[in-house]
Amino acid sequence: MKKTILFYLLLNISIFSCFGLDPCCVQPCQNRGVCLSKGSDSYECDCTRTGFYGENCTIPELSTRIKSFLKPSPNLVHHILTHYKWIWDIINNISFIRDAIMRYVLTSRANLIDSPPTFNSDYDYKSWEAYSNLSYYTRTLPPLPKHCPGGTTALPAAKDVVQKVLLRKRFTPDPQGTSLMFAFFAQHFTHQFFKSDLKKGPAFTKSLGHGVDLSHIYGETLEKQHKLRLFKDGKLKYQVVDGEVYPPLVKDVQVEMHYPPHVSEQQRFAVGHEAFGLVPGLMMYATLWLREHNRVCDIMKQEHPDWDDERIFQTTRLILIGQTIKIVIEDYVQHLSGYHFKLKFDPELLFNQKFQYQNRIAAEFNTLYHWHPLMPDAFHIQNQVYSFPQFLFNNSIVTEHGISNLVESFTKQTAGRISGGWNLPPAVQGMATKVLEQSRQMRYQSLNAYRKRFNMRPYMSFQDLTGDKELALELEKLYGHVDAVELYSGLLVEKPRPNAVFGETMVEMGAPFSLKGLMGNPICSPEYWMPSTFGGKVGFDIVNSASLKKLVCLNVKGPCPIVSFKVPDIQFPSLTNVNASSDPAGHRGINPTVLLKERSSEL
Ligand code: ACD
Repeated sequence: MKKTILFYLLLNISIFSCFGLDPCCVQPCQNRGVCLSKGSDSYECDCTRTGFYGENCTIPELSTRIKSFLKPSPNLVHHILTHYKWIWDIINNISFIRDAIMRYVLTSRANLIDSPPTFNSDYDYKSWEAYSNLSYYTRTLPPLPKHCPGGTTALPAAKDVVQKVLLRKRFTPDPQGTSLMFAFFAQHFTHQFFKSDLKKGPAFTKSLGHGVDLSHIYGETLEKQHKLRLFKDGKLKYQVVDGEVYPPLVKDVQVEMHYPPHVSEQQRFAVGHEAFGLVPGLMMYATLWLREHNRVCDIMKQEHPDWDDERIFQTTRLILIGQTIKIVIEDYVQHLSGYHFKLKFDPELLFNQKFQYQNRIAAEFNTLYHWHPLMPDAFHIQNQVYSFPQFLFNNSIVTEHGISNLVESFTKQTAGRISGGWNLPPAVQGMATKVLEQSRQMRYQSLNAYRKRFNMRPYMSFQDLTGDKELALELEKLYGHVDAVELYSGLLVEKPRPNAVFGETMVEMGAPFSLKGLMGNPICSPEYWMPSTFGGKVGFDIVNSASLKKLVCLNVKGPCPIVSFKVPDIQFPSLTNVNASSDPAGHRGINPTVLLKERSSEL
C-alpha cells in the first residue's frame, strides 16, 4: 500500500517536472512534512518534529512506531467513552482520575492546533504577514498554491452537490435527542467568533477577538458597546415589556442592526450582534444574557459599593466570559459528545502543562460549524406552529410567548441529525452552496487531506465514507474519486457514529478547535484565573457554578421552565402561563432585578 503511494508520488513528480511545474504541487511530503521547491525539478521535505524521516517523511521513528502501535483508534476511544456507564459513574467520582482524563483530553486535542498560528488563505507558507494580520481567519492546512493545477476545475457544480446529496428528503431527527435549545445556543454562541467580512472575502473575519470575547453581547466595536451601555452600575440598556426585561429598541440606542423593511420599529431590538434579529431563538439567548449581565452587575455593586460603572461593567464581562466557557464545556460539549465521562472546566488542569494562552479562529472551523441540518422544517412554540418564513425576523414571537415559553418549547423540539446526508432544510440551501463556493475560492484541501491532518485514516471509497449504497453512488457520480470529496460536503454526508449526531471527522476536527479556543482564552491563564479577576469569591463562584439551567432559571419570571440541550425522555405538562397566582412575586409589574436576585438563592 505504502509502496503504491510512493510510486504514484514519484510518477506525478516526474510528470510535473517535465512540464516545468512546481514539484510541491503533488504534495510529496507526508505526515505534516513541509515541502520546499528548488526550481522545477527538485524539492526538499522538512520532516522536523514530525516523528518521521526520509526523503518524503514516510519512515516512522521508533517512538512513532511504538506510539501508533499503542494508540487506540478514535472510534474505539469514542466507543469506550459512550458505553460502560457504570464504570464511568465510578470514575467521575474519583477526582484525581477524572482530572487526569480531562487533562489528557484537553492536551491531546489542543496539541493538534498550531499555536502560534501558521498560514492564512493567502499564504501557504509561514510568513510574518500570516501570523500578524488578525483580520484573516487562520488556516489549519495551507491553501493549495495558486500556481498548482487541479482544485476547483475538476469539481462538480456546488449547486449540484447540495441538491444531490445534502438537501433534505424528509426530516431525520437527531438520535442523540439534541434539542432546538442546543441548536440556537450553537448559533448564538458561535456568531461571536465566526463573522466573515464578506466585503473583503470569506478568508477574512470581523471578529478580531478570535474566541470567546462576548462581542455578540457587547458589540464588536467600542462605539457599539458604549451605545448599548446604560453607564449606570455597569449595566446594559434595556426595556421592560409586560414586566420583563428585553433588549432596547434600535430607535432608542441608534446602533446598526440588520432588519428587513417590513419589521416595525417596535420589533427592532438592538443587541451586540447586528444579525440577531434573524430568528427568535437568537433573540431569546440575547435577552437571557442581557438579563444575566444586569443581574451580575447588581451582585457586583452590592459586593463593591465603591466601584464605578466602568469597573462593574468590565468585571461583569469577565464573569460572563467564564460562565460561557463553563456552560459550553460542561453542558454543551458534554451533550454533543454523548460521553458518560463527565467533562470538567478547570483551567488549573493545564497549569503544569505546555499550553499557549492564545487562539486564532481557523477558516476550516468556520466551515465545519455550518450545522444547518439541526434546523427543523417548522417551529413548534406552545400550541402554535411557525413555518420558516413566519419564524424569520419575527421578534414579536419573543415578547408574545415570553422567554420561559420559548425555552420550554425549544427544549421539547428535536433538532435534525447533522451528518448522514440528505438532511439540509431547503430554506438554507443557498447558504450551503455558498459554503462550498467559498471553500473553493479559499483553495481548501480535500476531506481526506483534513482527515490525515487530524490523525485519521483517509477514506478509501465512497461506501467507506457514507456507509450507504445510494448516497455513495450519488457522490461517485459527482466527485468520481473519494479523494476529491470536499471538506464541507464530506462532513455532512459522512456516516454518523451509531446513535450520534455526526460522524468521526466532525468530532476529531471540531474538538481540537473547540477545546483550544475555550482553554486558550486569557481568563483561563494563571495570570487571570483567580477570584480577584472576577470581583472576588462571589464572582468566582458565579463562574464556577454556571449552567444552562441557571442562566435560564435566574432570569425568567414565574416557575422555571424545562430547560435542556437534550429533549427530555418524559414529556412534562406544558408550562402554565405566568399569571398572578403562579408568579412568586404575586404581580407582573415587579422590578425584574429584585425577583432575579431572590431566585439566586434557590438554585
Ligand atoms: C473530546 C470532547 C468531546 C468533543 C465532542 C464533540 C466536538 C465536536 C465539535 C465541536 C463542538 C463544540 C464546539 C464548542 C465550542 C467551540 C468553542 C470555540 C472557541 C473559540 O473528545 O475532545
